[in-house]
Amino acid sequence: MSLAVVRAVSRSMQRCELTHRDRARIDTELASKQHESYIAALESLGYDVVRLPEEPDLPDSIFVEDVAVVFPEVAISTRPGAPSRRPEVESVAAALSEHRPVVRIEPPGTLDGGDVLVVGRDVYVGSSSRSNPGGAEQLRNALEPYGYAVHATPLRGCLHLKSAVTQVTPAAVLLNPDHVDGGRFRGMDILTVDPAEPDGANALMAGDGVVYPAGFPRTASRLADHGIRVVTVDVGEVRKAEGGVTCCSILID
Ligand code: CIR
Repeated sequence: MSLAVVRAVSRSMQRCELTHRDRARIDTELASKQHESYIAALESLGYDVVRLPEEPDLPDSIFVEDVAVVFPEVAISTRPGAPSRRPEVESVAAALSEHRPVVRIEPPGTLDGGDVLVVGRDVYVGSSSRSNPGGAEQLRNALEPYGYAVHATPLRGCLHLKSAVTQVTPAAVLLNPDHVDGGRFRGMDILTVDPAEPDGANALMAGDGVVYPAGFPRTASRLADHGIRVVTVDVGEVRKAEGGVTCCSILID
């Protein structure tokens, strides 16, 4: 059975962390409606959704992706780079402990799940402002016994590795070449965002399709032309908080 763990929009989302975006007013009611559409998209792709309750005082807590990374063998409970986000970790670790043994990233390591792109047995870790070399090293130590190779991956001009590149089929990644070098993803087909849609690289492969944000129609067409089933969702309010479609769930396949 495939599960998706999500968390309700926080009423304090307006106070979210921002790195590459200017602050804009977030309508949390609209964000909740959009979140329901996102959940419906995951359900349409075959996921049973586990809903964690709202955390009223944790503005970024909808972005569960950043606090854990789930593998078939183990769940990694992260230590987010932004101190304001560290109180988000425990409740997600507790939920995941029902499904996997949990290994924790310890201080002074930092790791955001948004920086961890898993492609088969290759795990790419973004060298971002949020994830430090110590965090990546702890991830390597946790995963090497299971046969994973962990690759430090430079990025530029965006928050997380998965703002720059995501997997869209078992054999292909979608990326913005201004943010990350395609040559790093050996053996994969490389699809690029339309140049007019530089923020369009964050797609969520789920079941036999891809959940993809509205607002990037040219890149969506590129995905469809590649034979990909694209399920489009409006995540406009989440985007104001510098989030995207991968950030709002943890998939347990
Ligand atoms: C943050 O800056 O941490 C949040 N406002 C956005 C996190 C988005 N998460 C992600 O890309 N994985």
